[in-house]
Amino acid sequence: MMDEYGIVPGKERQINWYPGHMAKSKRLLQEQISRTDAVIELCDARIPLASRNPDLDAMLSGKPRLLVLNKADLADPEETRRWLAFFRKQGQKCLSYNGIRGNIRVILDKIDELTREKVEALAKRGVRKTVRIMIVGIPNVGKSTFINRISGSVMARTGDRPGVTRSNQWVKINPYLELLDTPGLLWPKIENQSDAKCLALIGTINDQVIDQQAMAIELLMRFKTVRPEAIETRFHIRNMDADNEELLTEACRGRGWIVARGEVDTDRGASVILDEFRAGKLGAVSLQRAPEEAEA
Ligand SMILES: Nc1nc2c(ncn2[C@@H]2O[C@H](COP(=O)(O)OP(=O)(O)O)[C@@H](O)[C@H]2O)c(=O)[nH]1
Ligand SMILES: [Mg+2]
Repeated sequence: MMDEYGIVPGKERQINWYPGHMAKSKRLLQEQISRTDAVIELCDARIPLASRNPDLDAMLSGKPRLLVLNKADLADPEETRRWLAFFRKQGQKCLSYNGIRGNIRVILDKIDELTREKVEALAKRGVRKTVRIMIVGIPNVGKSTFINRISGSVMARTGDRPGVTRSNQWVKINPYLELLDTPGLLWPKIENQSDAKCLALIGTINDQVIDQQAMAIELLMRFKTVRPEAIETRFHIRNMDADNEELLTEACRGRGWIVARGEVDTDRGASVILDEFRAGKLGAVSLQRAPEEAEA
């Protein structure tokens, strides 16, 4: 039995994350790809692999591509360096970026690099080419913000909830450069629940379809391992030996999220804990570690 979100009730809740409009988004993207010279793929620097759509390779039919580890301000810089080394070793062009404050020149130079061959070939025939770049990535990764940053205006709509951008729109940066904002694209079949959890933690999946308390507990337990002092101070946790539900209870008590008769308000607590993490208030933390061989 499933509920309306396709969630199967049980011990291990499966996250259904492929809303109906995704199939349409995929079609729109495929329609536009032939008019595109290169692709900039945004992933989330906190979970670089878990936030990359495995279907993209097949859909982008070999277009030149740049991978941007976006929201780098929210990730551990050391871990981000390791991720960049990992992707470069695989021959992928990549850089880390802050879509809100990042240096625009860096991106424009990369776009030149990606499209130089085509542009120069046409220039020889006396044609000044208009370069078209498609911006792709999962919902909420910062695609519209990125385009706004490059264009210096607020033409692409942004939002702090997934699913704000629903249809394709080309944004003119200058007479010879256009960027295409695309709706966030997920993939139908989730390979592992750990990736799904990462995506839920950073807020890719609408909070209505996830179990917020389970996610808050997941987050607290991860922090307990990698950055215990961050949750200890932020939530005034007194007993850091506590685990799981108890740890959530500790955090709620510490911050005074209490309902009647001294009972902790774990609903409210879970929601605030997730919000504060997503807003970077627990510090710059990566949730996914680069594979070890990248260090060598
Ligand atoms: N901290 C941080 N927040 C960002 C960055 N880029 C985008 N955001 C925020 O992420 C949210 C989603 O951005 P949006 O551009 O709408 O994502 P889209 O769904 O991929 O188009 C917004 O609240 C942005 O302000 C970034 O580099 N760093
Ligand atoms: Mg958008």
